[in-house]
Amino acid sequence: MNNAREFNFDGLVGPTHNYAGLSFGNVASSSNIKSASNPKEAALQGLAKMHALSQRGFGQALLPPQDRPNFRLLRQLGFTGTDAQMIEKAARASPVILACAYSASPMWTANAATVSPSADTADGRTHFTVANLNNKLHRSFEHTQTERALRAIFHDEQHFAVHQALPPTPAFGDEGAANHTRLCAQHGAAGVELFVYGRSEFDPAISGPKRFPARQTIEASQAVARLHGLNESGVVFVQQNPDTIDQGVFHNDVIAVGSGNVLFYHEEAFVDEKASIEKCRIAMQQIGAELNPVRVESKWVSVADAVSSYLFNSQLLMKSDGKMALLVPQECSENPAVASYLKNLVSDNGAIDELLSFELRQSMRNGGGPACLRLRVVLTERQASAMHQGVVFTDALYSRLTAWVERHYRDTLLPEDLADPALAIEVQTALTELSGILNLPNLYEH
Ligand code: SUG
Repeated sequence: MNNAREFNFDGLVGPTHNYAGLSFGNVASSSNIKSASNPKEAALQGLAKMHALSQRGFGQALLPPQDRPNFRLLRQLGFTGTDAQMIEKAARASPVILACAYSASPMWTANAATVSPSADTADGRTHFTVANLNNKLHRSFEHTQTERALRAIFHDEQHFAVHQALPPTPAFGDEGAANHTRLCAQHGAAGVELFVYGRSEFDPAISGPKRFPARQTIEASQAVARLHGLNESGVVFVQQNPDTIDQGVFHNDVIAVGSGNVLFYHEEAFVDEKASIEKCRIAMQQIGAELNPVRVESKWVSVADAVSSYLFNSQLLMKSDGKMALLVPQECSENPAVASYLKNLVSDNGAIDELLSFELRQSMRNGGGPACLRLRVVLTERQASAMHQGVVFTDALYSRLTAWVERHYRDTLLPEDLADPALAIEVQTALTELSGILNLPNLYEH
């Protein structure tokens, strides 16, 4: 076993955070369509979470926002002329396409990639497969810049392997770590990688949801496991319950979260709960670990309450004494059933003995809770020093970034503001400065 630490790479919220209702199947995104957002507050809420965890001694880093609007998309879709003319034409012809080109969705870095730490992989490197996110137009082009950012940060090929996104076709719909959970005894020990898929392209025996889309296929999950060189006995594939997808559970991380040997999940999360948990238990036994399932019953917290409070979209943080802290969004304390469940959870002497609550409402209103905002990367000491240091969270970086946000971000953004070409220039100025702060000079090159 190596001496390893988990880093949370949070997405720094970009200056164009807005509510465009682009994610069919994501209840919060659809309900808040066209309301005013506050990009400044969104970014500061995210930074406050990063700062608090870094102060507590947890490994914390960030992934930068992407440049917006995506002029390449606008050109590809037939808009011509100067940047300003393309924006004006798109605003007139199709505000929804312009909103896609402007989306700040890369903030939800749980969807950036699937990550397998070196303890699990055949070649002893940490593997990343960038997610293609091909279910939604506004997310389908994130992978280009995500790959560039990951290659810049994890550039040392002796330690890291970054794989490009899977083919952008429905058969390989891949949403990254949102549908992937790593279970283990210790972060640095070999683990069990649990892949949760929503449907199959080629197997008619697997039936998917009826109302909302299943974004992850089993074929994609299997491809990622192959690319990462995972040992078959350490990999578990289970199907997400299609009925919950139809109730708004668009990713597995809206209904389950795991870390260490703890799997915190809702009884309706998987197609065959008993068999799914048994598979995890057996795989854990094979690596000499014992699964600790924390099961939430529907009579305590309904699926609807789980979706509205984002109880399971929480961060399970392993503390130095081996116990877990659960970082939940503020909405959990506003839901009586969830609040009372949580009170009992931390007082019953189980694995989870501490609650941390954060105000992340700006992101939550687009369906992005604490767990969506971070990508977990377990790194050995050598790997941690081999990655690019400019993205590692420090007090100094926190002060520089809060000042940068205060200087460049608007405090109100309405859908019609996206038609203003001045916004594109503001974004470009802000991001150019950011690449200097993070010491990533080639981040926004085309
Ligand atoms: O893909 N929302 C994101 C939220 C992602 C949450 N991530 C995880 N569960 N890991 C999505 O649905 C809304 C954008 C808008 O409507 O403007 C959006 O993309």
